Amino acid sequence: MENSVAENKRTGAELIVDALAGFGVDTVFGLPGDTGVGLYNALYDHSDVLKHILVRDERHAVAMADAYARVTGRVGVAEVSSGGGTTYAVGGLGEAMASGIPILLITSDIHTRSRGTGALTEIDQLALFSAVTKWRAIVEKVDQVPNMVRTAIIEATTGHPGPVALIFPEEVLDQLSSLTGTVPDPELTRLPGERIGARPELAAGAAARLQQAEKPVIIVGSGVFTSQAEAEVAELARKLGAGIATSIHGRGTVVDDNPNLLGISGNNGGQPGVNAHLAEADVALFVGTRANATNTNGFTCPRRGSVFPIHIDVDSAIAGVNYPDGIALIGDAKTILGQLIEAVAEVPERTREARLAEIAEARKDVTDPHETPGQVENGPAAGLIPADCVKLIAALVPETGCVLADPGTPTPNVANYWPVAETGRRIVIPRGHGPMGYAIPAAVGGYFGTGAPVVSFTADGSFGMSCGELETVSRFNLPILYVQFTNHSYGWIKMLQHLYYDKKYFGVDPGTIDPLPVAQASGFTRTARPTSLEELEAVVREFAADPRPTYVDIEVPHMIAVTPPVPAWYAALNGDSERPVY
Ligand SMILES: Cc1ncc(C[n+]2csc(CCOP(=O)(O)OP(=O)(O)O)c2C)c(N)n1
Ligand SMILES: [Mg+2]
Repeated sequence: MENSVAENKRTGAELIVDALAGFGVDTVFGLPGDTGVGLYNALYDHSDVLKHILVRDERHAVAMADAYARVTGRVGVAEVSSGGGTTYAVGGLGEAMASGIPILLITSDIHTRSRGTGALTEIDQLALFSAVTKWRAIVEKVDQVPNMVRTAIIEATTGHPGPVALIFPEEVLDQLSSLTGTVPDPELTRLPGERIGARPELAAGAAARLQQAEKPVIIVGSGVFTSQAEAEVAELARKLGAGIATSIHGRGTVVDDNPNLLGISGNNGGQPGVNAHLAEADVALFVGTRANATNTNGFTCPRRGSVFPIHIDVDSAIAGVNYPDGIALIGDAKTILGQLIEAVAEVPERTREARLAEIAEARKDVTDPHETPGQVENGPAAGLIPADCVKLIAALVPETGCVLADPGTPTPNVANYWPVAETGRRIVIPRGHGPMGYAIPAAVGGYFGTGAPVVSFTADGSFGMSCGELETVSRFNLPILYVQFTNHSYGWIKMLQHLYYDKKYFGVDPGTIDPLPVAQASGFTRTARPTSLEELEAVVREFAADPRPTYVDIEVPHMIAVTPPVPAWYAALNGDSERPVY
């Protein structure tokens, strides 16, 4: 990189670019503001080493960095400016914080001499980011830049990964330094930042419990991706003959044809056979999952109180918290699973066969997307069944870099019906907060992270929140297929009113926006509204043959008419009206 300033000195902004490039960052998602122009000057000069993706909303820049991080296992980087840029970024950071996604947010701030003057865009950024980042700091002096970038990256990737923020007062971006940058270490941005095993006696105790179990189960979440522990999960399950359930975040940790796989556990997307199998377990090993109420159907699958829990997590504030009174193994999942694999003996062949047979039975007990209690109550529904659409598309675009899903109809359908042929984080569903409006922008990050075509499932409510980003997709001519499930409603919430509040629908039926002219006006040249699976197939085949920005709008029945795999809703439709508590 050439020095652009006199006497071989570099500006703070150049040091940021140097450091990012040195740490292997290739893409930054962002939107400029008054205080950050110095950074854009450096981005202009050094666009050969750092790609900048200009976005339409700072929330979306963070969602892109989030998806980029999920599919690459590396830090995603977003940059925004003071005031509105920072406050809008918060909306994206909340999801990353709750989901343990390593993001470096770079923000500019007002000049230090303007502090306390009511300057335009002034806000206490440390306070603003306190709930949505795991670490944050102001870089007060230019010579701190390289080390602070390194520290921020280490904070993002070690322990429980998460978003971090580095705040640059505007003059620091322009100040000159004679530093030439840090010693580059691209590996620092890669997860996991460290690998720490469990105390041997605790691991031995856990292994003994698993070995003695009558019905051991393993429940895995996205921490398995963080740790790259997919092979260890499969091997431990094989040795024990244990069933493996995944959270939605854990989808992709185990391939569908693994005989130990049960399926998705819990309430959103969980299947009856999986939940019933877990409910009977006597020993449960949780790996890299919060084991929250949604993942466990209100702590009944497995049953808190009767199951003996073993919980592996890098975060002591997660391991053993929701299922106390067991063994908490705090550290790196791959390392600790390795300790357990070492310590357990293979179960006898007859035991394994019996256990695998039970797992196979449990897998058969799934809800039928064509015969749901909603349909029984309301009769046949108009529109295409979302499950059919997901399966069809998955079969037609097998080389997908990743698939994403927004909340509402897309989440349980994509989680259940998008197949997993290979391990890896390729199903990206934001389950930290379940923020609407994620999948449209996040698909951009998914593309830049994988370099392959992306399929993104959204819904009419989410569309309204993030359709402005479609222009970015067409500006870069990205190979993204958007599929919108339209039910003209904030359907998920309407369903809750339907089931638990006497069908008093309120605040859930906004007007309709036709997404196709919006996509066209944003530069999309391929849009469609198929009304049959054949028509859907035709447009998806066009996308597969020539992947470029494509928007497909599909009318689907409301959940009131066709019930997605949400066990509590099945229970409610069958007379159990107790509302699940998250
Ligand atoms: C940012 C945000 N606001 C509110 C919610 C609460 N919420 C969850 S699902 C949902 C309805 C989503 O409507 P739509 O996108 O049309 O999907 P549908 O449920 O109709 O399939 C709402 C409002 C949310 N998840 N995220
Ligand atoms: Mg809707």
